[in-house]
Amino acid sequence: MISFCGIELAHPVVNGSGTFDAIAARRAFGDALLDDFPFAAFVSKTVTRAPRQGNPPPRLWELGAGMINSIGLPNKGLAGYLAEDLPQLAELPVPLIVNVMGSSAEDVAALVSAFAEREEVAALELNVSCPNVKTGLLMGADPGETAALLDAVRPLTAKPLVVKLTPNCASPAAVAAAAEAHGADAVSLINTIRGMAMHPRRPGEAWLGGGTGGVSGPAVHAVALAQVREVRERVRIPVVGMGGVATGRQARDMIDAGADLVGVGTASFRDPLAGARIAVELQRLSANSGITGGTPEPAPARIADAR
Ligand code: RRO
Repeated sequence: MISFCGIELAHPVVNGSGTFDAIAARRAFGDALLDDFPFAAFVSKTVTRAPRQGNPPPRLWELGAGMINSIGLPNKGLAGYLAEDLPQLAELPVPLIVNVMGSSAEDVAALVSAFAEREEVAALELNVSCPNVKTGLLMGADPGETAALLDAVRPLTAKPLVVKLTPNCASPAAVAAAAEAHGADAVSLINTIRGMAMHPRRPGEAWLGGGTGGVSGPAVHAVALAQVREVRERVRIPVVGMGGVATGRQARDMIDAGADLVGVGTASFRDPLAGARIAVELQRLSANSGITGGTPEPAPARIADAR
């Protein structure tokens, strides 16, 4: 077992928010999913205060080395999440981390307050990649904005607060340092890198309905390693490192760059069991090198059998 912000985890591999739909997976795999859950904690898709439709299609573009998404936060809103999703996610056999996002500190505060008293929730992840309507900045692109957000929400809960950093700013490490100084318990990075795909048949037009989107997958792994290392050198709090991790070797590299936990995202789209495989590969690598780490369960066979 390893400890993350006081939460006991069986191994260091978690999912990146929004990259694994545990409720749909439970429908597809049944209770086999609960017996062999691929992650040591589950990070749920971003919840906003009000329901959102998300961006117009198309929402995905496949790259040679990953993909671009422009999903646009479709979700049921806080009330819908509490009534419909939370009871189902509470049945998962691992701690639940709820990812929340708002376009103002007041919005985020309402979300944090609502989850503060829910014992089903182990921690909150603050997605600070959202444009701030007041200044036009991304909240998480600016250390001062991030500090102000933490000042507003830190007093509202004793639960661990993980700040999900954006790579689309001058210095993610400066934002991480501000988050730590203002009470964050951990940081996670990277979120996706802003990118664009041109429409293959309409010259000059964007393919994605949202215009631009977020690049993820193998294409961003090297960028993630560099940013995780830079952040690690600036903060003492735990770091959740993610970006293009698809093998145990890449997870090991993420840890060596400075991560305490490793997030798996895009790899789960191709293989929903990627997290379990990566955890086992990582454990074998760590055992062979004498590095102590988590002790993942043996490779899950039952979900694979059910497929
Ligand atoms: O929903 C999305 O389009 C989205 C979000 Br909230 C995010 O944080 N990162 C991303 O790549 N897509």
